[in-house]
Amino acid sequence: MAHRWKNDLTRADVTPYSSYMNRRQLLAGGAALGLGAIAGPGMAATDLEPNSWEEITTYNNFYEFGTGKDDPARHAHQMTTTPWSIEIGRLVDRPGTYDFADIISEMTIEERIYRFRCVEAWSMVVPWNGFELADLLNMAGVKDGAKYVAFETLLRAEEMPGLRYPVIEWPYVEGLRLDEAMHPLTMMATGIYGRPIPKQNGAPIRLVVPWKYGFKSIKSIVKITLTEDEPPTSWNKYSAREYGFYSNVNPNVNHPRWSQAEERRIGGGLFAKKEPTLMFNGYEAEVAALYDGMDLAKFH
Ligand SMILES: Nc1nc2c(c(=O)[nH]1)N[C@H]1C(S)=C(S)[C@@H](COP(=O)(O)O)O[C@H]1N2
Ligand SMILES: [Mo]
Repeated sequence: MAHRWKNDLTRADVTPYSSYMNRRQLLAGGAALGLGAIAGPGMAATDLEPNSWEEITTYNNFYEFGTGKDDPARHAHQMTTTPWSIEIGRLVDRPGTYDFADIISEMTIEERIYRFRCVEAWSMVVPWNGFELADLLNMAGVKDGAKYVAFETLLRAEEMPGLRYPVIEWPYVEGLRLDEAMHPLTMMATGIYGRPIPKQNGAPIRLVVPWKYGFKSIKSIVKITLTEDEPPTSWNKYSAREYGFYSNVNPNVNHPRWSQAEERRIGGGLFAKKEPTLMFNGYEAEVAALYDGMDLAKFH
């Protein structure tokens, strides 16, 4: 693959990929990378104490491996992730099958500590490693006329026991408006705590959109398509009334069956007080302009 952009650094130059970093080193590393510059007003360092490796990798949603929170950690080891490639197509200058190893050799891997808010009203703070989705899209070359980005998860019945149950229509699909996809906060994650991303968290590569409900952050991606029309998305197909295409975190727009005003932070203990949910999950200063003039209750 010959396309170059941004700079010539590789993962090896930037992040000791396999070395474990403790929370304190990681927070210091985040500061050194200037991540404070993209942090919003509600993002004081104390709020961003990451959840533990244990919490992040044992309490998961990855329905391809079952609907229990511990099913992904128990079953995702069955998923083969090498070799891995992503098919990028439709409205791009360089459509094709991009090998995962080739992609990351072209990318600058950085650390980003993001809030993560599930639509089920629990939350975590996760220290991701990865790169901006914009860099990957620019690698393929976005054509004029592209307005949306569609994503698809691996579909491999013999390695994914959850596919036996028609909870949602498989494969899992998601989508973003092109400007959301190109936003600098939107990342493709390949690691957590400086380690390769575990299979239960979406190895080897998954989307992370920190101002949207967790289900938009689709895991184990094998296909990306640039389209003119809004693509179908899994939970919206399941129930459009409950799960909109946008699904921006919004404490003022409740789920029809529960409030979104507060959230339960994983690891806080059984009796911990719930925390108020922040507009756009705390990233309002960075992303509100994307939705200027839109009725956020209608386009939920
Ligand atoms: N392919 C796929 N991606 C998925 C899901 C899933 O079931 N399948 N669950 C989503 C939901 S509901 C959430 S909250 C997050 C959970 O990510 P985590 O397990 O890394 O915390 O993944 C999202 N991405
Ligand atoms: Mo979720």
